[in-house]
Amino acid sequence: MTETDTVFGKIARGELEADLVYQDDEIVAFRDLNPQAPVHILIIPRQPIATLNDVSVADATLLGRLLQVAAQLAKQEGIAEQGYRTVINCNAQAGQTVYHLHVHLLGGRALQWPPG
Ligand code: DGP
Repeated sequence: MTETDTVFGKIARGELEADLVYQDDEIVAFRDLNPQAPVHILIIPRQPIATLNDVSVADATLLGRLLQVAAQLAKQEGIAEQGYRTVINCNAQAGQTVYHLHVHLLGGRALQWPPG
């Protein structure tokens, strides 16, 4: 693994097993190993962007696609109508532990607001 490589990079390259629910040329989505809700899916770009701080205008389409895939998966998982939450944790104080940009898709139960 390089300094910028992470377990999510390995999952994106098929080097580490994950419960994949979606993939295309740019994006991979898989179930979280430590689910915080009945539906907890991580949507990642194949490209290893470390945090939301590292995106540029060139990534705008990719960022939009991450959310579009989240919405598509919410429908597929049957939580779109009840409601769900998408979260991007950025850096330590927000609780980011894996430094490969990812969108959490959480649903299937009532979610508290504000988050902890
Ligand atoms: P964050 O705290 O936002 O960086 O979220 C990282 C999430 O990744 C956390 O909910 C647990 C999950 N996770 C960590 N390692 C693995 C792994 O190897 N496989 C899967 N499927 N999920 C992982």
